[in-house]
Amino acid sequence: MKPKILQHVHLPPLLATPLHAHYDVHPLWQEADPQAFLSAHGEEFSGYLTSARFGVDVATLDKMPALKVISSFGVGTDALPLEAARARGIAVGYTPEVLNDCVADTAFGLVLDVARRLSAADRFVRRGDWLQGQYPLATKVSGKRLGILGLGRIGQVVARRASGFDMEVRYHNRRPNPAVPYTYEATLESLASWADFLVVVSAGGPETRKLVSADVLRALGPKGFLVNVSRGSVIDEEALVQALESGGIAGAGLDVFEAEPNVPARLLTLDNVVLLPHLASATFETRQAMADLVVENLDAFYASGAVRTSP
Ligand code: 8YV
Repeated sequence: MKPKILQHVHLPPLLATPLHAHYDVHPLWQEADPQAFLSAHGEEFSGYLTSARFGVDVATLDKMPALKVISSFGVGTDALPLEAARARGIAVGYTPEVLNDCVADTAFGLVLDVARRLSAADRFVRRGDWLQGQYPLATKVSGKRLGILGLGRIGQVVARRASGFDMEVRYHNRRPNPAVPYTYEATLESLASWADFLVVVSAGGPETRKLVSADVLRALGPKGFLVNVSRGSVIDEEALVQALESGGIAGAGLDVFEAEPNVPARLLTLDNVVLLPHLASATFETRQAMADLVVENLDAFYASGAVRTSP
């Protein structure tokens, strides 16, 4: 008998074949009334498959007394009930490392785009405005100062990308990391006032909620750019909209938002912000590697009782 896995959301077809070969997968997201389904059938499943973005809540765990393993597609753990899972002896798997390159590439793409105003320039050409005159000057990236909030696995790849642009890198974390060659700034304000670009790569969740506050944006200043590839929750979004509208900061490149897929309407009309639909890890190669790891975590759990990569 194949182990029974409940699948929370639609996930890429990349996952389907290996998953269905080994597991009896039920798509909860296709149920008309998922809560009623959980109440009636939750106890039948030993595995749960979800994504970093959608996670799973404790109320769902309550309806799944036989649950032994959660396998999550993504590296973020802010939507996963880690404490509750630990308390119940439920193993949790996630997909770190395999997406570092693509998330760092996206962060750098946003740095270049927002500073050189590439997306805005593309709109300029498409509107036919080039026929009326030259596009205005933009801001140089190479040789500038890059501040990283959250110098973890992805942050360190962003820092390596920056060296190719001859940028000086500093960072802020909860604690300095003695293993890295970059200068630590003890506060996020001091990092922001030093930096030309502040790149947010920290984890989401309550500990980082609204860390990038109105004061931090003020410290970044009218010539500073903000890039976020972490979670919308890390930024005070209202303060960011105001700073972009008033010229309090020069611009922002955002892959993530507080209430995805809703983007604040006031941002849609601004040319000094680049808006992406949470795509940082979304390449064929990386999503395949994430899908493989999601299945490997389940396989490892059902073979040995432990997932391969757990938070
Ligand atoms: C994905 C992510 O968007 O890994 C994460 O934490 O946010 C992303 O890679 C997500 O897991 C896919 O739904």
